[in-house]
Amino acid sequence: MTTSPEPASGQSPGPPAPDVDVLVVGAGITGIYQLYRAREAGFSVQLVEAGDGVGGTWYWNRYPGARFDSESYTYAFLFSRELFDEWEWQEHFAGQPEIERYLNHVVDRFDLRRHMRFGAKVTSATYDEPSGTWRVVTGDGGEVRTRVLVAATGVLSVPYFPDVPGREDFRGESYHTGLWPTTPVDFAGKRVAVIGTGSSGVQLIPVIAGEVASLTVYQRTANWCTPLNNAPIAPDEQAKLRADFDAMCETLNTSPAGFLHGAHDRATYDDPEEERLAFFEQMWNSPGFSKLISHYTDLMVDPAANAEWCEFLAGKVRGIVRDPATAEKLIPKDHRFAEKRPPFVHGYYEAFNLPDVMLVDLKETPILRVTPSGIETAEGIREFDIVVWATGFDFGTGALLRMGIRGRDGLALADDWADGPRTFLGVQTAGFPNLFFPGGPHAAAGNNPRYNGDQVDFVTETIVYVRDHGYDTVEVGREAQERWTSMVDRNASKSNFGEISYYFGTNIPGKPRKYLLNSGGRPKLFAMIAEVLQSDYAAFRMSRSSDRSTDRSTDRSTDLTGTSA
Ligand code: NA7
Repeated sequence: MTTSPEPASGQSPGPPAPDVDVLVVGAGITGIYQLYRAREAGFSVQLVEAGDGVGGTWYWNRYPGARFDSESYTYAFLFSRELFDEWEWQEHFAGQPEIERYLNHVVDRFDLRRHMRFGAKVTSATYDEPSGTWRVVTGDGGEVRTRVLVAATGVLSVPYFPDVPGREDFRGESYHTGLWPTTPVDFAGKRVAVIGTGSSGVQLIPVIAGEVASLTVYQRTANWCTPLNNAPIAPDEQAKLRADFDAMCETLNTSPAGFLHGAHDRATYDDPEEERLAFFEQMWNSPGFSKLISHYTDLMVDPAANAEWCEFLAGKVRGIVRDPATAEKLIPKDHRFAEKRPPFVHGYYEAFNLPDVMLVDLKETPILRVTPSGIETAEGIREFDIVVWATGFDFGTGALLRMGIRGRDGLALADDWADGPRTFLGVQTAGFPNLFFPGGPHAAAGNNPRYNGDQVDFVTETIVYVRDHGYDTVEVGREAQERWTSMVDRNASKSNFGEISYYFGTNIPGKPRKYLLNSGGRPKLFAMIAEVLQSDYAAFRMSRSSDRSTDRSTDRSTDLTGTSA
């Protein structure tokens, strides 16, 4: 898989040569790692990015309060011991500015910026069968012909604006948390509305609550928010992190969800009530996702156990929020803990004790329309200077389906996936040779960079295999894809997350209701990758340009072993 040579003079020109071996789309964590791995493997590389800087999700989501809720050092790149040693994270859960600094540091540290073009949003990507290349057009007028196209476009990268009447008519300032401007927004003394109380809204609200003249929070569904319990990383912890690097990598690489938190060894009713309450208290005070991963083993299995934890959390909310009516509205009544992706907070419930912060329950009084100066609900109109839409994303497939991708025979990815994504390992789909999408749909829930990094490693290993065996295209066979996809669909009901979670696409009107993650998690991915390698890529079809030009396809799919999923 190398760039084709120019034809010798006198020969008829062959198919157009690619400009580059590997084009990566997206300068987020996955795209940066993919660019690095492909270049280190000896490919010529380029990266195009819609934004004007590095970071992907961590570039666009720069709203006040945006921060990791996975531990910084577990979310970071782990491919270089030197990088790990030299970058000192300031907090266990870093805020967006530190994250953006880190990602820029990595890009410069490994001399990756020269391969990147910013302000270049992909508008179309068309596969050319004879040459086995992709022609990729960007909104800045650029065009790149690439052998391999890696869409590292992320799962939470297309902001969702609900279709509320009058939304465009608002004459004040209007922002989406996932599309935050690079110039700071001045909240001081402003009348502010925040619509949405998912992870983004509940991070933003406490940070601006003390600064604004008034803050009105429009909540449709209350969430089970628990404390993030962030803290600065003390010098002795910094030293320990470095001393324990190998052990940490081992734990992360073998953890089903890519976290350091270990599983608990007891179920809820193994402990008498007093000990249960003490354990709940310990969980409340524990960092981030340990409240899900290190909790009682039956938390997500036994509804009574989950309800008991929820009752404990409801008590916490009632204890923090002084106004009982507001407290009741903030306590979810329609779903169990972690049925939706649980947000982690700092000072969220406390913010509602401030005199000018108020909560509007949209289940009682839905938004009727946005007016030029405010928001109208059944209880009347409130006027605002700033409206913030913290209303989430078109998860999983949003970015991929907007890239104008057309594969073999002009097949549009948006048509092929009209009923939901079909993938193998969440990295490839049949009919689209040499297209990969690590970190896309059918990835596992958990600490994203770990799982996405596994996928990037697999993509890199695959294209190296293709090159080293003299092929130049690779495409997963339909049988393997259908087995993987039916495994994902079949196991959707085993997911902790309910259909009310955006992981099923249900937050976007008209979107097919399909589970967009792989509930088999990393163990399933690892097992399948091992099978692929063991079977010498039998599930994939590979071809050479000489075969294609003589219409004599080298079809390895006949070797399909019936890869199980
Ligand atoms: P989320 O978690 O999808 O939250 C979106 C919020 O917006 C949620 O509270 C929604 O209420 C609310 N929403 C959506 N549409 C409407 C309308 N039409 N009216 C009122 N409220 C609405 O997105 P986030 O950005 O907070 O978090 C996304 C991920 O980023 C998060 O999981 C982390 O991985 C980081 P609903 O619950 O649907 O009733």
